[in-house]
Amino acid sequence: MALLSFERKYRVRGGTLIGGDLFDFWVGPFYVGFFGLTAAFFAVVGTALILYGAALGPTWNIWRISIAPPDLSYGLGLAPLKDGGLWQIITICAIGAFVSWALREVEICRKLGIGYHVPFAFGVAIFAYVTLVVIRPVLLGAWGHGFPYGIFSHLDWVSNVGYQYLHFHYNPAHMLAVSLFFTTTLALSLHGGLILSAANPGGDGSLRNKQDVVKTPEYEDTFFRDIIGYSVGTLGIHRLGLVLALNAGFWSAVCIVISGPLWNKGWPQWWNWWLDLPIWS
Ligand code: UQ2
Repeated sequence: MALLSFERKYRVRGGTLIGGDLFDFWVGPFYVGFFGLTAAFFAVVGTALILYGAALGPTWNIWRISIAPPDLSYGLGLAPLKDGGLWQIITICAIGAFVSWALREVEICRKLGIGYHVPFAFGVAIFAYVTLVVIRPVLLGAWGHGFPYGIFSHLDWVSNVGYQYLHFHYNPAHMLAVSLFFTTTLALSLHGGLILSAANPGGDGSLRNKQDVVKTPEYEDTFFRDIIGYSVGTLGIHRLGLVLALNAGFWSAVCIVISGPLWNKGWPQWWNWWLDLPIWS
């Protein structure tokens, strides 16, 4: 891909966290840096190990290939390669690749002199994954509590762990996370709809006209003031969207990490705290 003329201005030297000028270069359109190399290393090794695990069998059916964690009896120890060890190394590669990617984002932010919001947000996603395959297994005392790397197999894992707590929808943190996911889609659909409506003044016989120029943010504010008496504002909607999305991921991590380490009965029973209040006696 050709270097765009305006890119020259933004391809500044420095801002690296490690390695100085040594890795401060681009390959085509992509900034590499030290963490670009480590991300590529972990991604290639992890992918190769997944392919090796798949080759060990018993299937090449894309839906059924699965790399399982070690048996619970291995506890927090290392397992033989073909008995969960692959899962352990692949997990290290995955975390290595994700963290490298986040730090490469940080280096790009530093070069551009912009905030760290994108790598921070990605960090929350990494935290949710690490909660599933490291934090919760460590708290429960066995790597076998991690989820298997396979399409159907990870769905089975989610279903089985859900039923282990009878009815996962009674988990209060799960309720909060689900509500945040729904509210995130509501906010994004409102925002996407509003932006496209202002950018596309139509011609349908209303006060809109195909010839109209793109409308200003005052029109966006006015739409919401007219309909609900309040506009959160053009910067505000992005703050709201980020806060909603990050909390959706964060409370998802919370809802699974408390299942087992903090509460090992069914989640419906957790609500007995209400019936157990002394005010009823
Ligand atoms: C808004 C605004 C935007 C928007 C949106 C709103 C001009 C372009 C979508 C309206 C959003 C509100 C009122 C918040 C809704 C609250 C939740 C929890 C979904 O005012 O400013 O900027 O995109």
